[in-house]
Amino acid sequence: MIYNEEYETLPREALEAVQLKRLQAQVERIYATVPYYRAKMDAAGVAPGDIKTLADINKFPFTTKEDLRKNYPFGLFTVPLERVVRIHASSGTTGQPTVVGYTKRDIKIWAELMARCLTAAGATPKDIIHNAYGYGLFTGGLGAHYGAETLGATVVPVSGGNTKRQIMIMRDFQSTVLLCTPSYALNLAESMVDAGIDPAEMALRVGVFGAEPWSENMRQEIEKALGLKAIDIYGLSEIIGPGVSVECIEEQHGLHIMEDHFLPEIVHPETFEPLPLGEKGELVFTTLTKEAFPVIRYRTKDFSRLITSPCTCGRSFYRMEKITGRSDDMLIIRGVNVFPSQIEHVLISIKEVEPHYQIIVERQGSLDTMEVQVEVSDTLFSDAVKRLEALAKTIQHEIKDLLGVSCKVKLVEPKTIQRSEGKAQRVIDKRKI
Ligand code: DLL
Repeated sequence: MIYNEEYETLPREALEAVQLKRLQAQVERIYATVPYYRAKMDAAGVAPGDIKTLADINKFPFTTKEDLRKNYPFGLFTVPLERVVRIHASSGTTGQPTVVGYTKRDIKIWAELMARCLTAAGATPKDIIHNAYGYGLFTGGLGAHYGAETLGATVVPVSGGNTKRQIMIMRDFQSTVLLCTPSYALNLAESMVDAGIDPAEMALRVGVFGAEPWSENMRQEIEKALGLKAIDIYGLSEIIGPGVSVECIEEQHGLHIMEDHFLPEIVHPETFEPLPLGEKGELVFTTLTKEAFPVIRYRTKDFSRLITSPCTCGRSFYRMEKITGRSDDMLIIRGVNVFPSQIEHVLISIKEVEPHYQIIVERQGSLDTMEVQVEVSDTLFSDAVKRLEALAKTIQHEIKDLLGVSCKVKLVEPKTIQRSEGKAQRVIDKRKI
C-alpha cells in the first residue's frame, strides 16, 4: 500500500519539477525573512534568483548545528512565534539544545509523512500501534503519534520506560505494530523472556525502528526474538523529526526519502564537494516545504549513499542506504544523542575534578551503558571516601540533569587517564552493533 500514491510514485521528471518550484519559493522566503541566512548568502555571493536548476543548490552555503547554536533559541525561525504551534529540541554539542519549531501546516505535513512511513512499513488503519518512542522535546514520540492518528490506526501512547508495564499492555491490547528504538526493541524481547512471557503471546507483526544506528545483524536478532518484520526509519529534528525516510516492507533495503519535501545531497565528508549519485558520503538535506524552521543544505554528519534503481514497491523516491556512521563524535545512548563535549561541560563546572576524562560505552545485553571516568585532584583523592562518593553522585546527577541519560561515574587517581598525543580519545565505544 502507498499512502499518497500521487506524490510517492511521481515520475522523476515531474518530481524534479515539483522540487524546483518548491526550492525556489523556499530559498526566496528564507532570504526575505531571516537576516542571518541573508547575510550568509550575501557573503557567499549568491541570491535566491540563482536557483535555475536543482543542481544550483550546491552554490549555496551549508547550515550546521553551529549556525543553530548561534541563533539559539528562535533566531532561525522564519515566522513570528504566534504562528508557531510546537517546539521540539535535541542535543546540541555544547549542552545548549537545538531548538526547532513548527507551524500548523508543518505539523500537518509531518503527520502525513509519518503516515506514509507507517504505510510503507505495512501498517493500516486496522493496526494497534504501540508507540514507545519518548514523548516530550524529542521528536520521536509526538511525531510518530500524529502519523499513526493520521493513518487512522489506534495509537497507544506509552512513551519510554517502565518496560514491565509496556509488555503487559502490548500483550493485553494485542498491539500489532511496535514503534521504538532498535535497542529498546531488543530490551523488550529480553524482558519478556525474563518475565516468563513467550513473545508468541504478542500479536506484533511489524516494528518501525530508528533514532539510532543498527545493523543488519541486529535486524535479524530483533525479527527472530519478537517474531515481526523490522523496518528502519530515519529522521532528525533539524529537518522535521522521524519521517525523512523509511524502508518499504517489500524490500527492507534502503530508505525511501520523502523527496517531495526534502532535497537530499551526498557530499564529500572533508571537502564538502557534491559527490556523484551513488557514491558514499555525508548526507545533506534542504527542506522544501517547511514553514517555521526551513533549512538550506543542512549537514547531518550521517554517512550514507543514494540508491537510484527502481524499487519493487512502486515508490519513485530514491532510497538512502542504511546509515553506516557519523563524521562527528556524537554518541547515541539508549536513543539519546550525547556529545562528549556536553559531558566535558559538566565536568569543567565541578571544581574538584581535573579536565581528564574518558567515556566508556558498552552494551550489556541490549542496554547501552555509559561510564564516565574522571580524574580527581591529588588532595581530594587522599581524602575521605565519603567525599569522593558524594562527588561522583554530583557528577552523575548533573549529567542526568543535562542529558537525561544515567551513567556510572568512576573517580580515578590523578594521572591515570592516558594523555593525548594528538586527538584525545575521549570515547571508547565497545558496543558491537
Ligand atoms: O532521532 C528522530 C527520529 C525519531 C528518527 C524516531 C527515527 C525515529 P534526533 O534526536 O534529532 O532525531 O537525532 C537525529 O539520530 O542525525 C542520526 O545520527 C540518528 N538517527 C536517526 N534515525 C536513524 C536511523 C531523531 N534509522 C540523529 N539509523 C540522526 C541511524 C539514525 N541513525
